[in-house]
Amino acid sequence: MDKPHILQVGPYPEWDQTPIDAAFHAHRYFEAADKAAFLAEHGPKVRAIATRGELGANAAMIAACPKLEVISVYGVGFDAVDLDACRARGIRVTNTPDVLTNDVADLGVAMMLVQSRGMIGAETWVRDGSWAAKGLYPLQRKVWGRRAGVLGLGRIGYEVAKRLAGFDMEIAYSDIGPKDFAKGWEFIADPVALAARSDFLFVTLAASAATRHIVGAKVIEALGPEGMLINISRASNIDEEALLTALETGKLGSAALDVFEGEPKLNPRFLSLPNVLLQPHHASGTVETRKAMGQLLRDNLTAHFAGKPLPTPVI
Ligand code: 8YV
Repeated sequence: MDKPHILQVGPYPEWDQTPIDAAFHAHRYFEAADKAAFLAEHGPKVRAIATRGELGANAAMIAACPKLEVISVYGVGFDAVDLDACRARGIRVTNTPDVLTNDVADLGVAMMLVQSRGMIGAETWVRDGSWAAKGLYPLQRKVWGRRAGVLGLGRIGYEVAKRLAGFDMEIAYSDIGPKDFAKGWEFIADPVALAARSDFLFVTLAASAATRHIVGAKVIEALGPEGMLINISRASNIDEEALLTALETGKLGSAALDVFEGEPKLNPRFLSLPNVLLQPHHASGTVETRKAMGQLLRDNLTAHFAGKPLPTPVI
């Protein structure tokens, strides 16, 4: 039987590309110089889109594929997929939840530690000879025992909070309501009130139109000149303009960010700020987790074409 045609929006590691090419006719959108011409040529044959969390599939891409049946996302976030367009045409959407939760939580906690203890500057202090020339590295701020806020106690937020409990931190969280499993952690519905009582605020919300800029100037200023904002979700959850202004004026102490508006081309104002830790959207970026994500992406496509239930459907 002829292999199904799929549109591949972004590159995957070789260990995923090889089995993808064995099972499908993969049309590599990311390699096309003229995207519109590429879609016009291949779109009519395409029955599935394989994409990544940050790349998604927009309305124009979906419209260019009249035979589209399923979109498989390599990532837990599906905010970049036009779900309304999919619902209107009965197109299924899948993602890769669970397999990446622990790595994303690990990186968030690591970012807090690295930034609070000034480890990037400390590394430079050793390498550039400052230690020998100037002596002791400037004192930093402690992490253990301080107050952490988790905005969004879903799978990733829960794993972050569990790890923070290991640092004897006082943990509070915001969500649509209190969670039964969050014993000993304080529920604070209002993100501004959560930020006001927190030294560290983790943004772990699934992004949607409803959460856009949920972390705005009020939340940022409530976190304050001693506070740190850590974002391992999506840039759209934060008003980046308000964040940059607060970091520049000292209204916010510091930030540790894995995601940016327009990434990978981030706002150049970030690059000159000394009080921000910048990471290249790699919270799920370990060999183990990316292999599991690739397997799940393919399992969803394989199940769809075999007429079996989708392992991890979104819609
Ligand atoms: C990935 C992500 O970095 O899970 C998500 O939503 O954004 C990340 O895990 C991305 O999908 C890999 O390209």
